[in-house]
Amino acid sequence: MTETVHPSQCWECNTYCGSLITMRDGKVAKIGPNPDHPGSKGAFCVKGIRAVREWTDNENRLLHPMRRVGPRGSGQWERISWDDALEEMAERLAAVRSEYGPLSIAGAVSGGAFSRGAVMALLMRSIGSPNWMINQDLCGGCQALGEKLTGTPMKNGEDIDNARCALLVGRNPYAADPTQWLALKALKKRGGRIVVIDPVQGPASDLADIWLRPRPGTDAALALSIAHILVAEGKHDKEFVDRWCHGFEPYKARIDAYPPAVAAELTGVPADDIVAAAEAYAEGPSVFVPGHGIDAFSAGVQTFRAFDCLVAISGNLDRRGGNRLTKKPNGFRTYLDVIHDPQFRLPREIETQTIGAEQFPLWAGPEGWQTACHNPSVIEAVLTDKPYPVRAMYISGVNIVVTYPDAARTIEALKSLDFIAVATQNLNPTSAYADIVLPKTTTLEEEEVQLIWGGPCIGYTNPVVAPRGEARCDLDIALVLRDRLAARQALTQDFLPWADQRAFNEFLLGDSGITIGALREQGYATFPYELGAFEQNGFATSTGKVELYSERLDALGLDPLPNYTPPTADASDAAAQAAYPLVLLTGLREKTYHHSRFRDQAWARKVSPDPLIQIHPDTAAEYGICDSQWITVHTADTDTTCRARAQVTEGAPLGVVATGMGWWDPLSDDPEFGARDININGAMSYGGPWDPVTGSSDSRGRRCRITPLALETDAAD
Ligand SMILES: Nc1nc2c(c(=O)[nH]1)N[C@H]1C(S)=C(S)[C@@H](COP(=O)(O)OP(=O)(O)OC[C@H]3O[C@@H](n4cnc5c(=O)[nH]c(N)nc54)[C@H](O)[C@@H]3O)O[C@H]1N2
Ligand SMILES: Nc1nc2c(c(=O)[nH]1)N[C@H]1C(S)=C(S)[C@@H](COP(=O)(O)OP(=O)(O)OC[C@H]3O[C@@H](n4cnc5c(=O)[nH]c(N)nc54)[C@H](O)[C@@H]3O)O[C@H]1N2
Ligand code: SF4
Ligand SMILES: [Mo]
Repeated sequence: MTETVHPSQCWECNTYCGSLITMRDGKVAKIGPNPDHPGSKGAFCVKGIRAVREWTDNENRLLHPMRRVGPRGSGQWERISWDDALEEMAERLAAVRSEYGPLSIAGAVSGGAFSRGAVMALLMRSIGSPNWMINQDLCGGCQALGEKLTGTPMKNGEDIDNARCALLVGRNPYAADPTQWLALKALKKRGGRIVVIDPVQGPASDLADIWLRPRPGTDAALALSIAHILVAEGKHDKEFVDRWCHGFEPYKARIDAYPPAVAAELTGVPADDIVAAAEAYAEGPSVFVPGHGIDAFSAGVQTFRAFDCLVAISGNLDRRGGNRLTKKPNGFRTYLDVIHDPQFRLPREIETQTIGAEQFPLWAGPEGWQTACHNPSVIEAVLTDKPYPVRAMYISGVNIVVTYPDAARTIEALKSLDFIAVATQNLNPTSAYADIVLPKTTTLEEEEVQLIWGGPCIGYTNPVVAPRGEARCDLDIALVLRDRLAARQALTQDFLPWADQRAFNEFLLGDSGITIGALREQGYATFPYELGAFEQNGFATSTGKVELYSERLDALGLDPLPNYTPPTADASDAAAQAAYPLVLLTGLREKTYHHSRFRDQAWARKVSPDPLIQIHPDTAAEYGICDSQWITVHTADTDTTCRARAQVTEGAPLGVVATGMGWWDPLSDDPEFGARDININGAMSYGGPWDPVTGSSDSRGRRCRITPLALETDAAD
């Protein structure tokens, strides 16, 4: 028996924990934490230990390419060879391209946090299409754009280890991020203070010294008010503000409109609690720990800007115990650098035609964060041919039928396409509509190199096992597809100049001096960086300063100052409020699942068998709902509904119901695997109002009504 241990990294979620993989006789025997990893510092979770192995080894794994034989969505497939799959894919894409033009082909992928994002963008551009969809309008996009506009890129730079106070806003690290969770418990233990802003009770609010419980979607008013208190009491960092902040005077006028009494009125949080939170935060160093609870909604960017400006004026930016600005080694390329590299760009006149670029220029098209499309507008284009037809899609590493809002509309759009190919590790509700399904490698089979913001360090995913069956990684699929498209004169330009994934990874490492060999040895590589080197680096805005007043937003005719926008739920008229009296929150994470993944794993199904929806006891009583009873959720914006199981708890505020996301049932006989039944996005709209910068729709804060299902229908589950 030979046993070897390989340092690697888990990228099942964006904690990117360092791992140690024990191999015995060529097989993965154990996956556990790497205590030396500078990012995760020994933290890990059950998904990394267990789910990833099962994801690779499970009997439902897709091992060969398949061709659909029945109607779309009927679940009838036949096994085909890679050769046949690629020929058919190239032939059909070339046909669509020649009939409707290159722009009619769109890619869909999770986004620029993984190499598959950059590969999809470059494959689409090679075909001549600037259209690729990412899911970050639903995840982190508002944070990224808020930070970009303010000049404060600080995602995952939370230095909780050295903070005296942590301000958690819409974040549930207990389920979502074990590294943060361990750091927060340690902060508490050493006498630091924790302030939590969250309408729903959970492990974070239980740990908090101060828990502010705002009405959903009103957080910006709290941030502006805390800033007001700091400035009014002279507790802000005057030196930093004078030297490095642009637009302090108009900003001050804006925050002065939010004294605690006003913010209390808007948010429902008592004024004294807002003052107490401000006092705790003022005793820095303080770290702002944001989460999905203030992202992915129609006021997301301005809400993030309100907090970003607070971080800056309080002197907590790029400070020990505060929020570190993003660092990377000189000469290293991130996936975003690749996407924006001029050598891989289509002509500007083509990129300006990216779907959504006109309405959301900072999101989509040549000036866009990742250049990717505005997804709801792509779905619209598929169904209406406006602004032009989209007739084919290649989807990899994203389960859009489950994770995009409005499952029925996504399905309608997919059904109407001329051609769909899906690369995936197992059949899922999205691949159900494909013409061709391609078997994809898992993280145990792929080599990945990436910047880990949290370390900061360069992380390395070690391909410890050979791909199962005929699975291939995204780049390998893109390369062979490119060749077959080229043979059909269906290529605009070759933007994929790498022979394989190793060459691509070496391109990322560039001139950084970090080698694959060193990464394989240690699982990561650290690099030197300096905190607070503002004189040296400045800030990446037009003024070179932190823009409290955003010149970019001003030029676009948008509010240049951080602002409070009343939540969408307030905007409906009295009749709509009476018909849909509750506010729906979605997205609560569970330790067992990663979004729609791992839904077939027995251990996870045992821990979490059904989608739950938290309901306050008084609300439950009003509707005659008892604990565990199945109910339907119906939002004001769609005709379709979703089922979930009531969890009656005072953790949910009165008038609010809160649920998770990502539910489907891989073991179901339904060829759609319950994607319209137990998936909350079956009841959500992807329509407006949209965030004016990212185009994000409200993935929470929508008005809804609930209806108990007769108890006997329980037998249906
Ligand atoms: N186990 C597990 N871990 C994961 C994931 C997973 O699927 N499973 N997914 C990963 C990904 S991609 C993401 S984006 C993260 C998400 O993880 P988090 O960022 O922690 O997001 P959520 O779990 O959605 O919970 C956010 C919190 O926001 C609160 N909230 C809801 N509405 C509001 C509001 O209006 N204001 C405020 N202040 N709070 C609000 C909710 O009550 C909840 O407590 O998790 C990552 N980690
Ligand atoms: N209503 C509502 N909707 C939401 C959210 C919400 O809170 N509420 N959250 C949003 C958020 S934060 C996110 S991040 C998205 C997540 O949305 P998705 O990215 O669609 O979700 P996942 O289930 O993580 O991934 C989907 C598919 O990716 C493939 N995959 C998994 N691992 C790998 C891999 O290693 N390589 C490749 N190539 N493919 C892989 C599998 O086929 C898997 O089925 O959902 C968003 N949708
Ligand atoms: S938290 Fe869990 S799933 Fe996420 S990277 Fe770490 S071990 Fe993997
Ligand atoms: Mo996410």
